[in-house]
Amino acid sequence: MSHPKFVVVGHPNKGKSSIVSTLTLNDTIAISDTPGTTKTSRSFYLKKGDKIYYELIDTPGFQRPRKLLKWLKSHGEVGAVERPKLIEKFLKENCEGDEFRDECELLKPIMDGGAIIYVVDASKPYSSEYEAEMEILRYTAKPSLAILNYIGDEDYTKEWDAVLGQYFRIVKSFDPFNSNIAEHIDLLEALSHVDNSHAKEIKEAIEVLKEYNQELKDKIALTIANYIKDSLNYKIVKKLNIFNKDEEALKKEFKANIVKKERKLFDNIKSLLNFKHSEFTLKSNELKYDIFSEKSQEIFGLKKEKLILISTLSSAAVGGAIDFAVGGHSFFLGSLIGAGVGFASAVYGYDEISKIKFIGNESVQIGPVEDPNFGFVLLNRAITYANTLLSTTHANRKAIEIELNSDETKLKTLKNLNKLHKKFRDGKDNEKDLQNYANIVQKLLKD
Ligand SMILES: Nc1nc2c(ncn2[C@@H]2O[C@H](COP(=O)(O)OP(=O)(O)O)[C@@H](O)[C@H]2O)c(=O)[nH]1
Ligand SMILES: [Mg+2]
Repeated sequence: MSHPKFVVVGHPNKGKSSIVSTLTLNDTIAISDTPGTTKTSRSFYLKKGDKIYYELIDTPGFQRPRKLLKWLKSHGEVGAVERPKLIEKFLKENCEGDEFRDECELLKPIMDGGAIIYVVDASKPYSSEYEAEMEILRYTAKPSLAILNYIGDEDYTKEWDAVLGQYFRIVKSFDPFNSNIAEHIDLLEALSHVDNSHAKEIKEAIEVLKEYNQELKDKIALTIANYIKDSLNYKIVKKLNIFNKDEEALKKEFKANIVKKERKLFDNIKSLLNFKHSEFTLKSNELKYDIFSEKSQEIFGLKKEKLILISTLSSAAVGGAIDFAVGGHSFFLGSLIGAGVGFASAVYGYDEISKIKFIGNESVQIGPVEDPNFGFVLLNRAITYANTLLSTTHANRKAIEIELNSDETKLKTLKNLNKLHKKFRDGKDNEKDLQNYANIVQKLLKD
């Protein structure tokens, strides 16, 4: 059995390409507010491995619907059976030149067996110019569904509904910019009723999409778990002579590498979700703050009271350890060495990262960061990023603002996370710990 095909048609600039992007999880399709961006019809697929689950054909949209309709009407009254034949005749006789180029582009795949998705912008009023398009589509006698898209803020659903209901079996609202997997599946369900001959294949597509979504979340969760483990366990050990007596440089290197790990995580999440071009901006929101800044700790970390509740630490210990931001505590290591300090480990002030340890007389070590809040800061930043991408569709190409994740995590979960953070930090974790951590992260991810 062949896969289902849907031809996405309508006026130019109504969101056809956006809908194709979203439904095929593909952000490489040209979307633009310049009408005429889509010049030829092009197929996009929902695929897994080699198997195609469905095909969406993006089209340029109607240019001369009235003229085409006039051509059709000039053949007099035709019966229902004859109408599709008249469209075939039109295609045979009018597609050599440029006049009906766009109409030919969009009608051909319909006559080749595609079902119709007709897209309108329901934030603009209905006008009779659309009638010619819908009449032409009726001539094809193909199964069809209409989508109400809302590009602007106004709402003309009522008047659109009244008209579209006369031409299309099903009329659905669908927002290609802000839809989640449930809405995507809901639209596919509707399409399965429109195109009965492919109902079974569309159901398969729905199942595969659900599985894909689950697998995706599993992968993201495990990626985040690995990153947290890696960052919590991160340390730099250097021979003293290479160390160059520069504490600030060592701190800087340490911080930069943690930041790099986060950037890499974000890129990994982006590519797991198949975002190739969309830009996710960190510049204008909370994630812009340096991981080690107080601001970041305040936004993404746990409050002191919560930390005390979930850890075995006393309030005094937490009070002291909580401030891992690189603060005013700075000292020149050279002077320490000069003073003949040569011990196993030393803690200086609240500044976690300046907890530089001496290993014997030859080496120094910076990290792992021991502050119990560090893991939570990293985790919440990662979840915030992942959840924004999970709720963004592939049509949305503007620089997307990351939305702050609301923290409603239960104390019990926080306790478990805290325990695992400690194991990661101490390098005492096993495979099961990593999987447990990933399972918790999975539950914090949006559907
Ligand atoms: N805010 C918003 N903008 C949309 C939506 N759908 C389309 N657009 C914008 O409308 C313009 C035309 O979209 P496009 O998909 O290229 O339309 P097409 O010409 O019908 O393929 C682009 O600037 C899109 O960014 C939507 O649901 N919400
Ligand atoms: Mg287009």
